[in-house]
Amino acid sequence: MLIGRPPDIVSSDITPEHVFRQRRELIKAAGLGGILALGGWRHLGFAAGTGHQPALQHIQKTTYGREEKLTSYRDITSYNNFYEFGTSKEQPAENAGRFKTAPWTIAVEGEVLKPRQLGMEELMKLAPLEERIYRMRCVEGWSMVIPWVGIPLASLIKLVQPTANAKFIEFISAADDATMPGVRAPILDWPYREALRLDEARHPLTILALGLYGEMLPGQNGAPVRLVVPWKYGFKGGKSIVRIRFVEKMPQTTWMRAASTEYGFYANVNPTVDHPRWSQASERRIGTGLFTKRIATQMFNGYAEQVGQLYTGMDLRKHF
Ligand SMILES: Nc1nc2c(c(=O)[nH]1)N[C@H]1C(S)=C(S)[C@@H](COP(=O)(O)O)O[C@H]1N2
Ligand SMILES: [Mo]
Repeated sequence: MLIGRPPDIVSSDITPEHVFRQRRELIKAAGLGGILALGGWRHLGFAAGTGHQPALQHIQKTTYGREEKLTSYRDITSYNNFYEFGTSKEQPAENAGRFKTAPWTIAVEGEVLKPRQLGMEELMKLAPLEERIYRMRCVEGWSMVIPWVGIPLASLIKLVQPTANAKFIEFISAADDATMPGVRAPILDWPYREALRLDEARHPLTILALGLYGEMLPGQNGAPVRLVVPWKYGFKGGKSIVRIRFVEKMPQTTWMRAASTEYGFYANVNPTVDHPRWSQASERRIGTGLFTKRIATQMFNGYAEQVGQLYTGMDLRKHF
């Protein structure tokens, strides 16, 4: 078995029938069943490219996002922002193939009582894998509905035990200039950095995603592990994370450094606060056709009931 998960939940119970069937065909075709049974994470260093990925085992279904129509696997994995692989939407899928995602370790450090170097197997033991269907909204004005597979970030925070000084968490992405062509160009100040306030990081909606559509993440979506914060603009979700730092002071993020008047620390989805160069009132749902009517963007991307209280008393025009 790939990872030690409670044996009472089988993936056929929790995965949409068509996805499961399709995946079984694929695993048979690629002989991946054997690799997964024998292997462990370190044999899976090919989690990039455009094809399907190995299945994740024992995913618990949750009620999140059940009412939404999912964006197709193809759209989710071929229309990406991942500037380390190039700035066009197509380049990440084209260029992520040489990026090595196994073995992988995340250094968890800073203001914690128990700093750790976590391998993927250890990370996956922190909590049962859950499916979380989330609306995702890019600051550019498009959105998707993505069936992520992941664990609550709170489970990692609990493991390392933040000190009383820890107020923020910083997420640092990989920056390997040998395999990431974008990193060789001065597009952004590499490595890509994002950060959350500790209470945002602990919120039950915040996850570390390891997969989508029941499979391991493809390289272009942030393999092997990335942050997902569904009430914030997409850029808050740092991909291919190698370092997580607990700190006392609010960190400068990559996008704040690149354009501080356009990208603030909070980056909460908010239809009433426009980007200085465009409106944020509506969005285009990817996969519904170029000429389909845009839909209204919701406050906190539709998660206001769950996360609104995190921002009580704050001026969200100032803290954009
Ligand atoms: N390391 C890194 N993380 C990143 C980005 C990036 O360029 N580099 N782009 C961000 C942006 S702008 C968005 S919209 C989302 C896109 O995630 P997706 O391609 O999985 O939909 O990733 C975010 N995470
Ligand atoms: Mo984005």
